[in-house]
Amino acid sequence: MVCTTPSSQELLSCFRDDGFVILPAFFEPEVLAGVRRDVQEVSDEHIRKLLRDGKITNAFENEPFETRLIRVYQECTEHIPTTFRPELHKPGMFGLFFHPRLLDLVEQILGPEIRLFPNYSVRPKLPEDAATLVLWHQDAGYTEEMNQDGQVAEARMVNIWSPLVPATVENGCMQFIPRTHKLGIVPHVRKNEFYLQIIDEYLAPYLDQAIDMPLNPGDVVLFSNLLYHRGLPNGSSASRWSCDWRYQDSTQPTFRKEHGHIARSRSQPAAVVRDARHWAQLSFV
Ligand SMILES: O=C(O)CCC(=O)C(=O)O
Repeated sequence: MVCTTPSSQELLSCFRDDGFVILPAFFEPEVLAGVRRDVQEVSDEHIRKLLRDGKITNAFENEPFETRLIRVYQECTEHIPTTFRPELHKPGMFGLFFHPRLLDLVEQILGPEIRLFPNYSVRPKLPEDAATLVLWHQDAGYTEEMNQDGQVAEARMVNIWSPLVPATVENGCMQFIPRTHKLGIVPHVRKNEFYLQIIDEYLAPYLDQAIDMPLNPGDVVLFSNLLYHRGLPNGSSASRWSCDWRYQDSTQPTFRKEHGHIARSRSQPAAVVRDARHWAQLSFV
């Protein structure tokens, strides 16, 4: 059975047993509105740059959020963005990444020293775009590739995924394989310029246990950085917009060159990102 809306006592056992927890209708409409406003701004800025650089001739200003980038990129199929990341230092994103009720839950899992890990994205997953076809992986597999000193296995992390449009099997929702977080870090192989994949010997025995993760805007799923997961291909005619981000016990190193941003700390309260304006002044690097 999938753990949906657990009580606070159940949260920890669901996360430990299954490797993930779904919280439907978790984010308030005003939080979602702030994120959508920022993401629309990011998308506008991106399109304006394409216009300035002479890559496109039409900004499709009246096209809906779900289809605008698709129309824009009909003229310019190279450089379709797979993720937005440094662009996310905007006030509305603070409401999502530093959401107090979410951080309360994360604190139950990680304890009181929490960092927003330097890997946060908004994905405008365009239809039939191979560059957005995220293969079966553990997030720890990517971190391990960057830092092979064996410490990544000890990383204490919670991953978060939440869509900005309904995420369905057709438009490329996530798939998880419950309980695979208990296998530790398994070997991955680089499949292409963009993505790693778990090697077949470690993947095939579990594939028949894969489950679809259709979610609606406002829903959120918390999952282990060791859980096997992937994003299905987008076979629809609209973009599948989503946000994914991660928290880590900030007493640990990030295993990356970036330091991330402190979301909660009892030992160093002055280091915590204060508010939306402070967040907007900071940067990814
Ligand atoms: O959004 C997707 O399709 C994949 C995202 C993912 O793999 C992640 O958040 O770790």
